[in-house]
Amino acid sequence: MTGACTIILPTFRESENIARMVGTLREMYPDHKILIMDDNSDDGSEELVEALNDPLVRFFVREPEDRGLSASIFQGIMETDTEYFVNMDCDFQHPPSAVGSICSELENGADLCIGVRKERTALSPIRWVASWAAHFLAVQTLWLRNKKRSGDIMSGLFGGRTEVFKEVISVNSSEFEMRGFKALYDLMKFAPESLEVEEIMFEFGTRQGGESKLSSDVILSLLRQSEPYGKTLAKLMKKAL
Ligand SMILES: Nc1nc2c(ncn2[C@@H]2O[C@H](COP(=O)(O)OP(=O)(O)OP(=O)(O)O)[C@@H](O)[C@H]2O)c(=O)[nH]1
Ligand SMILES: [Mg+2]
Repeated sequence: MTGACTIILPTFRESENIARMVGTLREMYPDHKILIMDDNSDDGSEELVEALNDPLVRFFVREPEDRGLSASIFQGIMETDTEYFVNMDCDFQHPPSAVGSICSELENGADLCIGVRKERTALSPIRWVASWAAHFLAVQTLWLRNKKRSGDIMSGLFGGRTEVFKEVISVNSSEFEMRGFKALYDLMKFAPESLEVEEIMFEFGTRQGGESKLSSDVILSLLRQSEPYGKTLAKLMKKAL
């Protein structure tokens, strides 16, 4: 393991954002590795990244049958060879400036640092309600398991101590919701009780280009992560959809 940090960017068809995101991160963090976990985007993303010719950037093409945002994040952590990692979206909803604050918390001893969305006006009303309902169920689930909780368990912006989370993933991945969007929640469900958690606040922006990949399947998978009520609710909703 080397000292610096790896920024993991899970991507699917982000050609409208990817070169600008990598360029912005490189300018702000000259020493950080950037690991793009791409699910076979057929939109020229790989060529755009290759053209940047950046030796600290790796474009990882995933197996088509393993497609999934959470699966990409877990695999990205397993591929990381630096002491810390930070996972973020590639559509600028997560501000690149937050990476530095998360890394500082990790260097100061946190095992996990979560980016908590300050206000979620970027979410449509229905997604805002779904987000809070999912958060409420998740808090209960973590509390029942005696695990650490957070103000934003559903956040996609978080960083961690690589060794801690490699262990969590290798032991528990069969229980994870691989096709879901909420990797952090699965990691918190199976992390050690002693996990040191810190939070930073950030403004959640709007997607800059390209299209959202969120679907009703993803929302159902999120409910399934909160047993026992969530699983029942997901079954009922699937019938209604
Ligand atoms: N590897 C991989 N990345 C994905 C997949 N689906 C989405 N992503 C990436 O995950 C990040 C978040 O996806 P979004 O579609 O922006 O999801 P969201 O932010 O919840 O939805 P919006 O608010 O509508 O943007 C982006 O960087 C996407 O490119 C997937 O199946 N595989
Ligand atoms: Mg987004």
